[in-house]
Amino acid sequence: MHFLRQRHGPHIPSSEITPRAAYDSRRDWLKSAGALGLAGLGAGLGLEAAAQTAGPGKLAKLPGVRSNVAGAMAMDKLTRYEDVTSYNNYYEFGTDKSDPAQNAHTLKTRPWTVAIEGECAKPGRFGIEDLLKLAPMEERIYRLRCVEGWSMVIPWEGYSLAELLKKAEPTSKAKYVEFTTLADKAQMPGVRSGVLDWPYIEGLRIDEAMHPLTLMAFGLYGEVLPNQNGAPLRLVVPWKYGFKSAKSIVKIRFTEQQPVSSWTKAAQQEYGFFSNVNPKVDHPRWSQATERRIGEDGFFAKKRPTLMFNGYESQVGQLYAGMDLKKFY
Ligand SMILES: Nc1nc2c(c(=O)[nH]1)N[C@H]1C(S)=C(S)[C@@H](COP(=O)(O)O)O[C@H]1N2
Ligand SMILES: [Mo]
Repeated sequence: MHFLRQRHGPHIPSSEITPRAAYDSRRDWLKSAGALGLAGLGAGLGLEAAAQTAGPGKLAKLPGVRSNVAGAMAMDKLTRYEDVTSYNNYYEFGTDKSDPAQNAHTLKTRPWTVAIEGECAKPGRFGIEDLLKLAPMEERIYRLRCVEGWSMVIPWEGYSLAELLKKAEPTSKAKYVEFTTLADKAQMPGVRSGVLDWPYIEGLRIDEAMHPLTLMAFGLYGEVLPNQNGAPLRLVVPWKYGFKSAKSIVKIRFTEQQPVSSWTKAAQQEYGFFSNVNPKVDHPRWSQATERRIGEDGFFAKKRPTLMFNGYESQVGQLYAGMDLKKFY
């Protein structure tokens, strides 16, 4: 991060943003939260923490109600909006951490439809406006840990993916769910390169996809997703490495066979299907035992120990009971 900041010019810490603007946007958010009857959010998080989850007001507001899903509210300090939106992996817009924020303005997020196909009784196409209304928007504060060894804590807006999947009525043959994301050379400079086999594909086992913690996200910090974070909708699977959280999804397919993700295709020995965060299973080229929290990342800052299933073990550990997690990495 320090390296990036030096290369790309001065970075303004959030503490130095015009206090008036910051104050106004937070007050507006609290007002809109109040109007929607979200007082419980303030009460649950402490007013300061709730106020922090308002974004800078650059994008359309998308407040969510406090989630009741177990594990949906990590109590860690939030990663600053500026870091969440400027340090990204979105290879369709370049492989540098700063590329997506610089390049993703060319992504067109309207009109947008998601096709739902495969092993289900009710396949179909959903427009983004209908998807936004499909279930109540919740705010969930999740840790997200990248396989590269850094992590963030992000307040997302969305609802459980299960809400959407069950509308399609998956059949008994639906053992897995495959996610395909947009790959359009005209909008995405990275797709003209061969770094990955496009489109970006990810997959989950059906029970993982149906788990209440698996989030269909439409926003962060109380606003719609910035393009670089996967607008207009992306997955967030908080107990898995970040790459399982596919951005800008255009197709969801129920399958009988285990999908092959783009990362597995690229390097099978390094990126397995499950990709659960696991400090005891090293990546072949580096340890996964510790991580660096973005924003606390002075070169000499202490690393944090990585937690089993990224700290969500009590919620998801049962999904893998009896499995050899070294084999099924
Ligand atoms: N379509 C697409 N989705 C993607 C990626 C990508 O390159 N393309 N990168 C993944 C990786 S490696 C991570 S760590 C997360 C990063 O999400 P964030 O930038 O919102 O933190 O997005 C994931 N989803
Ligand atoms: Mo990642």
